[in-house]
Amino acid sequence: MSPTTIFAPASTPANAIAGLSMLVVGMTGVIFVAVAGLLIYAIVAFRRSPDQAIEPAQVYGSNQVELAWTVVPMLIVVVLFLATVRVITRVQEAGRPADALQVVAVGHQFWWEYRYPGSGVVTANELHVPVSEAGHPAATVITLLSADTDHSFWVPRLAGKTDLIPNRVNSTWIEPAEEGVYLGQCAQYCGTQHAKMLLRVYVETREAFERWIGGQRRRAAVDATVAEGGRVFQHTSCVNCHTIAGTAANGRFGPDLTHVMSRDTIAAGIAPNTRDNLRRWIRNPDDIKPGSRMPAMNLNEQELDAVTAYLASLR
Ligand code: HEC
Ligand SMILES: [Cu+2]
Repeated sequence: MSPTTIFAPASTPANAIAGLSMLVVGMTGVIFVAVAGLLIYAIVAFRRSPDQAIEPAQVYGSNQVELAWTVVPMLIVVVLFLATVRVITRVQEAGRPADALQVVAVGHQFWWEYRYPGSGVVTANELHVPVSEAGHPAATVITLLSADTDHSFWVPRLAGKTDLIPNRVNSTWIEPAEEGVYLGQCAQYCGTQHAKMLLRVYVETREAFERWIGGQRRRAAVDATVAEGGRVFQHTSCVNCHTIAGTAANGRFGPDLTHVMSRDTIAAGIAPNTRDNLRRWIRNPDDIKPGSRMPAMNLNEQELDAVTAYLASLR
């Protein structure tokens, strides 16, 4: 099964959407079979016989038949319309749990910024949310903003697709019932590396989620053994684009690196977050993601080693 199928929903809005899709596919499937069946029957049963010289008598007008094929499709359309309206209201504002966790997602070329206003946590590309349990429902409302151009947030097993538009506030919500990592992808073409703008949503038990939030709120640990790398970072323009809480680095153009090692992947899900990949990325981001918005900084081998060691200490 594809990890991005809409037919294996694992969250409230996605369930409603999958149910509606099955209803539509079912009804249109029955119509298709009935129409195609009648057509084939007519072709076979009323085909021209070899000894037939002239056109057979034609039948014109039948109020019964005309009425049937006007009224039945109208009823079908009304049913589909009502079912769709029901799902839309459930997915939109009216269906949203009031006490949901609030997260702000900002789309950037070509990565995702996540801010948790309730706890001050800022992270990138890997969204963590609590799982919704029977006695303890937990929904997350995600406010969607864009820093540059149009993007679209789509994790098919959790919710429908919603765009992130500059100067506009959109939102979506999820209420996942199963733990796990859910995948998705930016669903609105946003530039050269649009295809490498992946979404990862980590649905965790409430305890694991609280532990994660706690870890993200801690200040960056000061590790004397990597001080050299810290200096390289502070004195290169890394600080203009990246934040490391507790240091002078407070740029917002690129991902927050305060706890970069707490993430499984770098560069929006494209590469596993290993030391080798980090070094490769800093040496030349285009190696991993051609056209990314981070320039190669032309560091020498020694500086590269030092800055990689420094980042690797940020857990
Ligand atoms: C002009 C702004 C800019 C500068 C300068 C810059 N970066 Fe970046 N950096 C970015 C952007 C944008 C991304 C996200 C790229 C993407 O995923 O498409 C990024 C991504 C990263 C990542 C991956 C983070 C993640 O979680 O995916 C690391 C690590 C990183 N930069 C380190 C550095 C270091 C070290 C320096 C200095 C030597 C530096 N950056 C300089 C803009 C910048
Ligand atoms: Cu995008």
